[in-house]
Amino acid sequence: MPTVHLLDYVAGNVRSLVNAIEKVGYEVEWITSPDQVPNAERLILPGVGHFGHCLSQLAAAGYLPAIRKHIDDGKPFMGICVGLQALFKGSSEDPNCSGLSVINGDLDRFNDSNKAVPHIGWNDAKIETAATSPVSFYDLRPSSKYYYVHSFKYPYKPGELEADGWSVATGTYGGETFVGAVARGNVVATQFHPEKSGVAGLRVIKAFLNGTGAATLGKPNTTLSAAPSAPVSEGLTRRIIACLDVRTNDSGDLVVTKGDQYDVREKTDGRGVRNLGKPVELAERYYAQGADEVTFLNITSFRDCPLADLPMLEILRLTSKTVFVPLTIGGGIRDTVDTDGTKVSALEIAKMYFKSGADKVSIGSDAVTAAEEYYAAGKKLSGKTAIEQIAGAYGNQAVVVSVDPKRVYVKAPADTTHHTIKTAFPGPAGEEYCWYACTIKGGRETRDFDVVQLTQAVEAMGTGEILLNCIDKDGTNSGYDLELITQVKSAVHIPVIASSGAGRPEHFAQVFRETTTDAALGAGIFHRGEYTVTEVKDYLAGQELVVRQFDGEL
Ligand code: 1PR
Repeated sequence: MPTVHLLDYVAGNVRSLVNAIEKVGYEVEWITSPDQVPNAERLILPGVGHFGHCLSQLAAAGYLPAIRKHIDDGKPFMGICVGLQALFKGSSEDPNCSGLSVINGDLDRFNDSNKAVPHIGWNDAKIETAATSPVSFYDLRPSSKYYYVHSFKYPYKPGELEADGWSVATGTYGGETFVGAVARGNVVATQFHPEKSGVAGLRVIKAFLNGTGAATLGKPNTTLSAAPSAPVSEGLTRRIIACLDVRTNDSGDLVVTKGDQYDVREKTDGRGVRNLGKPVELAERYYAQGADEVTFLNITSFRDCPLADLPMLEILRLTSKTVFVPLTIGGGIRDTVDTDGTKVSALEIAKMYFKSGADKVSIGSDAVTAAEEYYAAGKKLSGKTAIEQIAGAYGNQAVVVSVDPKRVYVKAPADTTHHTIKTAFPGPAGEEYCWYACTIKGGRETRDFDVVQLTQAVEAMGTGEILLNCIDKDGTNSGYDLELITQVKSAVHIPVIASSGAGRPEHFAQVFRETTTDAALGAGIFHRGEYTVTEVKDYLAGQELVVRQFDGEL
C-alpha cells in the first residue's frame, strides 16, 4: 500500500483521519520527530484545538523549519483545520505565536453578535475563480457540503490570495465569507475536516494522495460542466444528528435503547430493557441515510466503571472505520477511580475515547456539579474541571455538555430565584410560569439549579456546544420543547443542539423555523423505523431549509 506521513505532534484525535486515509487505499506512517520529516514524500499536518497551543508545540519540538523545507522542496503537503491556519503568519487567537508564514495574513475570530461561535456544521467550499466555466480544486464539488468546526478564520478578500498564486475556496457564515480551502503547487489546506465530511471529504483526501488534485488544480473541469447543475443552496446547512442511547441489556449485550421520559424498560412486562438494535449497525445505517453526526450516549455509565467499559471503545473503533461524519460519545466522563483503586482523570477517559475515534465527548452529570461549584466559588474558574481540562487539550469544539432538564412550574416568577419563562403550556394547577431544573444521573436526581445557570457556567469553562435534552419531551413524539430551546439560545453564544420529542419531519422543520437552534437531534423516530434520516432531510429541503444531500459514491 502507498504511504502518507502524518505528523504526530499532540495526543490528538486523529483516528478518524487515519481511517479516512485507509479507506481511500493508503497507509499511514507516523512522524514523531523533526528529523523524520525529510523521509516523507506526502505530508499531512492535522491541526487540533488552539492555534497557539498547536504552533508552540510544533515550534518547541523543532518541526517548523522541517515543514517549511518540505513545502519549499515542492513535496506534497496538506494542512487540515489548524493545519491550514498554521500556513498563515499569525492568528488573534494567540498574538504571541507565529505561524509558518507561507501565506501572508492573520486569522481573526468570527463575530458572535449575530450567530453562534464556534462555526460548527456543514458549509460550502465554493471555488472562487475568474473563469466562467468550472475549474478543478482537489475534487471539491459545488453540490457538496463540508464539515467545519472553528472559531477563527481567514476573511476572504477577493483577489488577495489569488494575486500570490493561490486558488481559494470559500464558505459564508452569518455574513462573513472565509477561506475554506487554499491550494498552490504542492500545497493544499482545508479549514474543514475532509475526514469528517463523508464521501465529499474522502474525495479531497484521495485527490491529494494520488496527486490528481495538484495536477489538475485550476484547470477546466469537464466532469463538472458535463454534470447537470442541480440548484445548490449556499451556506451552513441544518444539521440532523442521530442519537444512540446505549446500555447493557439483561443478557449483558450492549444495545441501543430508547425510553419514554428516560424510562427505558418495556411497558409490557416492566422489566426488560428495550432493545432497538446494535450500535455499530445503526450508526452505519444512519450515516448511509445522510445523518450529519452520530452521538452515542452510554446512559448507565454512572453505574459502570468506564475503564472496564471496553465494549464502548470497541463500538467507537468499529464505527469510525466506516462512518465519516463527526462522532460524539457521552457517559461517564468525569474523574473516577478504576477497579484496582487507581485514580483516572476525566481527561484520560476522554483521551481513550478520542484515540478510539470520537471527535467530541459529551459531559452530563459532572458538568452540573462543576457548574454548581463555579457559582459557589464566586464565578471563578478552577482550571481543574473536566470541561476545562479537555477543552484545554483538545479545543473547545471537542467538548459538548449534555443537559437533562425537567420543568418546574410556579405561579409567578417571584416564587423562585430561578430563571423562569411564561409558558403557553401551563402546569397541572394552571401555573403559567416554569423554570427548567437540571438533573444528574440520567434524570434520577433533580438539582436546585437551572439551565440558564448551567449553560452560562459551562460556556465560561470552554464548552463548545450544548446538547439540550428535555426529560418532559423525551420519547413523546410530540415535538421539541421550543420554549426551553429559546431560553437556552438566548443565554449563550455557543451552538445548541435541540433534542427530545422529535416524532415527525414537521417537528424538525418547526424547531428550525421557530427557534434559532443550530442543530436538531432525533432518536426514537429513527430507531423505531418511523422515518429515515433521508426522509426528514427531504422534507426539510422541500420546506426550503438547507440540508446536506446525498453525495453519491466515492
Ligand atoms: O451523566 O455524563 O454520565 O452522561 C450520561 C448521559 O446519558 C447524559 O448525556 C444523559 O443525557 C444520558 N442519559 C442518561 N439516562 C438516559 C435515559 O434515557 N434513561 N439518555 C439518558 C438521554 C437523551 C437523548 C435522547 C433524546 C431524544 N437521552 O439521547 O436520545 O431525548 O429522544 P427522542 O428523539 O426519542 O425523543 P453522564
